[in-house]
Formats: sequence, structure tokens, C-alpha cells
Amino acid sequence: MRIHLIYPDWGHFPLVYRRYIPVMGPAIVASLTPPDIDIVFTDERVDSIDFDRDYDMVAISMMTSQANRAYEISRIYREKDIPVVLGGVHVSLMPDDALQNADAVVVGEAEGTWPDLINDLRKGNLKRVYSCKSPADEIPFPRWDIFENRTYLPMNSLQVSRGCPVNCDMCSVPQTYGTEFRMTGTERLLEDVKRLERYIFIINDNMHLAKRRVRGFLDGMAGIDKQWVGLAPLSIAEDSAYLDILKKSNCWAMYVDLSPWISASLNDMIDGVQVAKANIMIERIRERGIKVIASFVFGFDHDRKDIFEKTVRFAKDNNIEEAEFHILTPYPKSRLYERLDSEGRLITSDFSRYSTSSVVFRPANMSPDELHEGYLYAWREFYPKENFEDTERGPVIKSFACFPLNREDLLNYKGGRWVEAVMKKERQRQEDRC
Ligand code: B12
Ligand code: SF4
Repeated sequence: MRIHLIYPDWGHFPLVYRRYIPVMGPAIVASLTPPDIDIVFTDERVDSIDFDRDYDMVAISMMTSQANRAYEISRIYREKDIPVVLGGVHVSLMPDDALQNADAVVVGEAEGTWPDLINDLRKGNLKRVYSCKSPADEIPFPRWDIFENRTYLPMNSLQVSRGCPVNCDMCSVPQTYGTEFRMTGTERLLEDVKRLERYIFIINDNMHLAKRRVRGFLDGMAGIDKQWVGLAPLSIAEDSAYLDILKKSNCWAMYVDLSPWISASLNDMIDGVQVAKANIMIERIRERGIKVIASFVFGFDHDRKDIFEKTVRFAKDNNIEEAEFHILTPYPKSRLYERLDSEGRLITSDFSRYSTSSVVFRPANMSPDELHEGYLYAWREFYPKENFEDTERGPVIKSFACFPLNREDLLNYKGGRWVEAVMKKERQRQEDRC
């Protein structure tokens, strides 16, 4: 038996290196698949799909920004009478939408659903919906080998826990994984770490809420020769002892979401004290040798037209090495989506635009075009000219300021002349269109 596992194209994201991160969802689905079934994996971010090959089933993983492309791929295979199953965060949020475009859908975690689905496939009796009723105790070690022989960064992800009790306005995590913080055991995590690449992306942004529970894990990381990058709110800098633990655990950089706290302050909606405080906190993180990758979101109701310029100035004044700029995006089922929908402010239901690079709602203090222009201005203004390239799909930033390998090593990594590779693909796309 042979299954084609697909990670569809996801549109565009300015920082090119993001395209080169192996993704965990498909790697877990592959590891839950019994060994007598062949898995052929296509990552459309870097590969093209060979639609002529025959399969017993096609399985597609998707975020919201990938939904339209996933449905297109599904249609092509279903026309060939190959059954298609869809899974991933968007399917968990909008199963009915997905169901119209597939033979079967998986709602929630694959651990609690995929084995049953495979049994039904063997019997030729696929059900329409597989829902994860209770989360699995055991998360398998992802099959990172499915990404081999391609141009990825030498980096694997690690998920310390699933679920989140905090219900942030724009986040899809509680709706996908539930509201309980379910942490994997420390020993198991540390064993897994030893099997990973030298550089690790710890994908939880909420582990800092459970400092006491993750302490053993972070202490264990200190004794392993691996470096990691993570996600965190700026408030981690309020706890110097915790910052010291992070440093000892070999954390080299943190993605820090600076919105909307900072943008409200930059807009003078609240006093400038927050900005002054942020400067100190960023410095505290940096003093530990941990780089700050700053993430800024534009489009809040308090954002006025000068927010773009003020944000870039803030990032430059703070000597941020790497910044990301996003357009506020209301993901289906989030509180933000419900609010904007109820106010009649959503302007498109084209999910390929739900990528944080497009405006999909009417902002309060500017037009959608002004928001998009301001977003482009921020990328262009923050990065040096030689790192910036305009393409038909949007700006491409060839920066890896926060990656621990130097530029030359990175370009020489494995088959990984990845910056050239992505630029070639971008050019090819433009030529195909002409
Ligand atoms: C690491 C990460 C990334 C990585 C890798 C992406 C990826 N898809 O894995 C990178 C850096 C590339 C990335 C980029 C983006 N990301 Co991101 N990312 C994450 C993060 C932090 C972890 C993802 C992960 O590895 N999870 C662990 C795996 C195991 O979970 P999973 O993928 O959901 O898979 C499980 C189930 O969904 C299911 N499943 C998944 N696929 C399949 C397939 C089949 C066939 C089956 C049966 C089951 C199944 O089983 C898996 C195991 O249980 C999540 C938050 C989170 N906690 O999940 C956000 C998240 C996925 N990202 C999000 C967003 C918005 C983005 C961006 C769009 C925006 C941005 N500005 O960063 C960009 C993409 C740009 C674009 N053009 O679209 C949102 C997605 C929301 C949505 N509704 O789509 C999330 C949920 C964050 C959030 N706070 O809401 N991201
Ligand atoms: S953004 Fe982070 S803290 Fe907020 S709900 Fe999502 S996972 Fe939890």
C-alpha cells in the first residue's frame, strides 16, 4: 500500500528561511503509519507534485493559508478516483468546509485518529469524519527522515506540550488542541532532543506560563550540546532568574511578539511607559546572549497611519537584528474572527489570503490598501537593500541574522544552497505566469 502525504504550497512569507523548516504535523502522521505502508512525501514549498503517480490514498496537512491549494490538489486526485483525507489545524477549525473537498477529514490530533483511519482504509471502508475524542498519552517521535535529501535548515522542531488555557484573540491553538496544558514527560523530551538536529525550534510559546513544570527540562537541556530557538512573550524578561535558566539551557534566540502591547503605546493610546519598559526588557534578554527576533503585527483598531514608521524606528532604535512584520489576520473560529465578522468587516473568505501578508478585513483607521502598503514599507525600511528583493508574490528577505550558522556555512549546508533555490523558484513562478 502507498500513501502520498502532502504539505501544500502556503503562498508567500517574506523571510525566505521560513520555507526551509521541516514541519512536524506530516512527520508525526508518517510515524503513526504502519511500516508496511509506503509513505511518499511531497512538500510543495520546495517540490512539485507528480500527479501521474498512483496511490492508495492521498493525505494532506493544512493551515488555513494552505486550504485553497489543498482543495485544488484534492480535486485532481479525486477525479482520478484516489481517496483523499485532509487533516491539520484548518481542518480542525472548519471540518465542514474541508469535508466538501475530501473523502475523509481528521479533526484534531492524528495520534487519536490515524490508526483507526488506516484500519478502515485497509478494509476499503473509510468513514467521512475521524474526530480525536481524547488526546493521546503517547506522542510518537516524528519521522524527520521524510524531509531528507532536500534543502532544509539543519533544524528540527520539538513540542514540549499541547493545548493552552489562555484564549488569545488571534490564536488557533486552544480550538485545535484544547485548553489543557498537556506536557510531555521531561525524560522523554530530553531523550527526543538527543535524536534531533543540532539546532532545535521549540514551538511552544506558552511553556513560560508553566515555569516550574518546564524547569527540569530546561536544566536537562543545559547538559546537551544542542542550541534552541523559541517563542516567548516579552514578559519573560521580568524574571531574571528564569532568563538565566534559559541562557544555560542553550537558548540562542527568542521570537518575541511585541504586539499589541507596544503598538498601543507607539500609537499613544496608552502612555509611552510601555515603550521605555520594552527597551529595558529587550536589553535584559540580549544581555544573556539571547537574540531577539521581534514580531510586529499591524492592523489593530488602535493603529493609525504612522504606526509603520514608528514601529520600524522602535525596532532600529533597539538594535533588533531580525524583525517580522505581519498583517493582523482573523483565523476562523478565533475571537478576533467572530468580532470582525459580527461587525461586517471581513472583506474576503479567500483562505489563500489568510497568510498574514494580505489584508482580509477593513481596518479601523486606514484603508486596506494603506495597511498593505504600510506593511511593505516596514519590511523594506527595516532590512538593508541588499537583503530585500521584490517579487510578484511579495517581498523576499534574504536574512538569517538570527540563525547561529554564519551565512557561508548556511549556504554550503548539505544540498542547502537554499536562498538561491528559493529565488530560482520565485523566478520560475514569474516566468510561468508571463
Ligand atoms: C512551527 C510553526 C510554524 C512553522 C511550521 C509550520 C507548520 N505548519 O508546522 C513556520 C515557521 C513555517 C510557520 C509559519 C506560519 N505560521 Co505557524 N505555527 C507553528 C506552530 C508554533 C507549531 C506547528 C507545529 O509543528 N505543531 C505541532 C504539530 C504536531 O501539530 P499540527 O501541525 O497541528 O499537527 C497535528 C494535527 O493538526 C494533525 N495533523 C496535521 N496535519 C495532518 C495531516 C493529516 C493527513 C492528518 C490525518 C492529521 C494531521 O495531527 C498532528 C499531530 O497531532 C503553530 C502553533 C501550534 N502550537 O501548533 C503555529 C501555527 C500553525 N502557525 C500559524 C500561522 C498563522 C502561521 C503563518 C501563516 C503566519 C506567520 N506570520 O507566521 C506562517 C505561514 C505563512 C504563510 N504563508 O502561510 C497558525 C495557523 C492558524 C491557522 N488557522 O492556519 C498557528 C496554529 C499558530 C497560532 N497561534 O494560531 N509556523
Ligand atoms: S497565543 Fe500562545 S498563550 Fe495565547 S492562546 Fe495561543 S498558545 Fe496560548
